[in-house]
Amino acid sequence: MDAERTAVTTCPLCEATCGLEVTLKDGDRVARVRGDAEDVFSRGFICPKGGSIKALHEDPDRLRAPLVRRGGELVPATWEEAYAEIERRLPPLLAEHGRDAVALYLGNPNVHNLSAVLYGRALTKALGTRNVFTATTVDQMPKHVSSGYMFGGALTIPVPDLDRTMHLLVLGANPLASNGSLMTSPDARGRLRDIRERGGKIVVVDPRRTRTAEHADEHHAIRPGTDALLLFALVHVIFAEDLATPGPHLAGVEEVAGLAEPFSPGAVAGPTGIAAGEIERMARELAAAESAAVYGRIGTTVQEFGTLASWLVDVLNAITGNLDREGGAMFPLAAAGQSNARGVPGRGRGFVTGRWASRVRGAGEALGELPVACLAEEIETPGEGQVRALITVAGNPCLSTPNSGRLARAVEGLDFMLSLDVYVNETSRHADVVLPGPSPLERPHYDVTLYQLAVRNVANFSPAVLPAPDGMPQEWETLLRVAAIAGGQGAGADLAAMDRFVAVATAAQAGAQDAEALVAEVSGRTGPERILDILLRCGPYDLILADLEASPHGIDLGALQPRLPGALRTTSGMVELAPEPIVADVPRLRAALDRRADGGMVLIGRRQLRSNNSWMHNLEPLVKGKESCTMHVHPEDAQRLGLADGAGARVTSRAGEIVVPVEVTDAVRTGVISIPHGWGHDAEGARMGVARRHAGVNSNLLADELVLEPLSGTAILNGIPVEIAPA
Ligand SMILES: Nc1nc2c(c(=O)[nH]1)N[C@H]1C(S)=C(S)[C@@H](COP(=O)(O)OP(=O)(O)OC[C@H]3O[C@@H](n4cnc5c(=O)[nH]c(N)nc54)[C@H](O)[C@@H]3O)O[C@H]1N2
Ligand SMILES: Nc1nc2c(c(=O)[nH]1)N[C@H]1C(S)=C(S)[C@@H](COP(=O)(O)OP(=O)(O)OC[C@H]3O[C@@H](n4cnc5c(=O)[nH]c(N)nc54)[C@H](O)[C@@H]3O)O[C@H]1N2
Ligand code: SF4
Ligand SMILES: [Mo]
Repeated sequence: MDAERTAVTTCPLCEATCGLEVTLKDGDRVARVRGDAEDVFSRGFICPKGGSIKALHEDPDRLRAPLVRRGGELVPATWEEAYAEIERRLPPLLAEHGRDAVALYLGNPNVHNLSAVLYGRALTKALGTRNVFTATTVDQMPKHVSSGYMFGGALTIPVPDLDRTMHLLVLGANPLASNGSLMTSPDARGRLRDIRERGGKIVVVDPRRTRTAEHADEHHAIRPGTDALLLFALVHVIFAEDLATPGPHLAGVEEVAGLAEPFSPGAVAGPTGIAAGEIERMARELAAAESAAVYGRIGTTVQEFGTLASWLVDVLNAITGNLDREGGAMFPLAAAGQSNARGVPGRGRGFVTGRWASRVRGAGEALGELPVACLAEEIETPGEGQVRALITVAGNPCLSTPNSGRLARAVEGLDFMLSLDVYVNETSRHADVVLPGPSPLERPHYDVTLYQLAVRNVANFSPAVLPAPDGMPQEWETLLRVAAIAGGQGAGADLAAMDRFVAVATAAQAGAQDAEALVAEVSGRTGPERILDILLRCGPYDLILADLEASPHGIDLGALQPRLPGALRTTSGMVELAPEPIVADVPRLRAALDRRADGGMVLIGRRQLRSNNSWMHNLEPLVKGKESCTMHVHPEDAQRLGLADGAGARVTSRAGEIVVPVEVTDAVRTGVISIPHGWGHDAEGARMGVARRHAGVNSNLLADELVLEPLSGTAILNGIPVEIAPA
């Protein structure tokens, strides 16, 4: 008889943190994965990716053993052999050329991986390099920077109080495809539907008529890169018509009103493509709403005025009285590791960037990292401090970052490369050593980061559903081993001692009075469970890990609560509406008022429900059917440019050229083409058979690594000037 049992875990693929119910047969065979109907947050919702965890778990191309390059080929090796190879090559290089000779790149899945969230820092510290890069500078860095300046903490990011708001203004986000970002909200679609059902309104600003736009009350097809102009005009109208109702704890209200002067609806109508009368009405409705939240995501961050747009989103929340109030934009209070509650409530040291700069271009640091768009030149440019070794952890920069073609060529010149990855992808194919990790079902899970951005306060821990295969370490062990090698202790270092050291350091950072004593208190545990238990004990809810273990479907800690001024860490103890570095960037935006459309085309991206950045393309259930890596172009532009639906287009930019299939659709506005990122799986040496058959093309061959948003060092991936011709 087939014995069936079920286990629950949380999906680690996107920010929605959906509960999964995994049915197991005959011990460890996965029969099916579906939504956990009892999950306190997701209540059974999942998207197609969640169900495909089974396919990911079973994917024969997913690595189960390390690979080491021998005679030019990546061949299977034991863990001992792999560590020996790292030890043979990395420490001598660091000894000869210094710490900055190694670069580290951390990719997106780190955020969804408990091992990486809790132990990644140990590796960064052991490496001691300034050349730290992450996916953040192709993503949300502008939001960290604006939040840092305004509230004093880079993760003190207000999220829309989605379940209570009566008016949601969404710019550059498509939660119906992305399932929400910097807004952890499983079943975003249902939550949005509820806004309208309770009589509220949703307004979407996006160059494309997205699924989110289709489910909204109103859609404005803005010109890419001009959100800051639109947002400033909304601010302008709110002050000009005396509609502002700023809440308490705000500094700089008058200054913001002054800054908004030149950005009248009439002045921005041309550049944004949105009529002045529409902008006036949007502003009035936003101000008049019983409660409202303005929310911007990647369409507003990876663009020319990313930090200004991110700032203005929260300026609008503040001057309409919606910051920190029910139904507005609120600060979550997570149960563990809540960095927006660390330190003394109400006042802090403030936020700075640019404490150091990249060697070649002089691009400033933010959050301790350098713009990833600088990585290729740091590898290519000889001299003191040249990058000679690269470690990637759960990332695919050779597809994900601007001018990825240049980066792919640059990494070939490295003396050593190590990738921690579960596939041989377009990046790890260049590595000398590849170290895999367990599948999502083989590791414990808790979303330390994402619950800090959740629309409800929740906590949900899941033990591993299945044991990792024999010999496969958890990734925290791998990270510590690599740290030990880089730090000079060698692969044979005492891992238990290192683990204990990380636990004590984390306890101290989390504010434990006596970190040693607290670590002793959770004596029955080690690894991530011990640290998580410590973080919970230092947290605001009187929880310990055993409480979460007793509640496999999660614990609901309630709706978001007002947190000002306690959550602030600015030096003034106020919300800074006009921080000096941001104000200094406003003239650059003012200059954009004089730009005239010149008939040129620009490229933007789009996310697809069945895709996950550059991976998950090796899973048949997700990629089968019609090819999805296509170029969307408006019928008028298609006709003018001689492009036919289904035929190829040659797209050229300063950085490169691609040929991509055309999909003619009026869902995208004129003057704009849209190509999803993360495709281009035809690279030699990558080992993903299914993905290769659905290769698509890599849009980041067109993105320019030389132009950055100045305040955050973020790449400009939306609004890339391109030339288009039939192929
Ligand atoms: N043009 C354009 N480019 C973009 C974007 C865009 O909108 N437009 N978006 C950007 C954004 S927001 C992001 S976040 C980046 C993403 O860019 P990256 O973070 O560089 O890449 P991912 O596609 O997330 O690749 C993740 C890799 O991690 C591996 N992996 C998955 N799970 C694990 C695990 O548990 N352990 C280990 N060791 N490895 C694992 C996968 O095999 C995959 O190779 O792309 C950016 N690039
Ligand atoms: N299915 C799926 N879900 C994902 C991911 C995935 O790859 N696939 N990736 C995850 C990651 S890493 C992230 S960061 C999040 C991102 O989450 P979202 O930000 O919601 O992602 P997108 O769906 O790319 O939505 C961005 C929207 O911005 C629009 N846009 C482009 N340029 C501009 C502009 O200049 N102005 C305005 N107003 N809009 C613009 C695009 O047309 C697009 O609809 O999604 C996460 N979830
Ligand atoms: S929405 Fe995100 S978290 Fe939920 S099942 Fe899909 S990929 Fe997983
Ligand atoms: Mo992202």
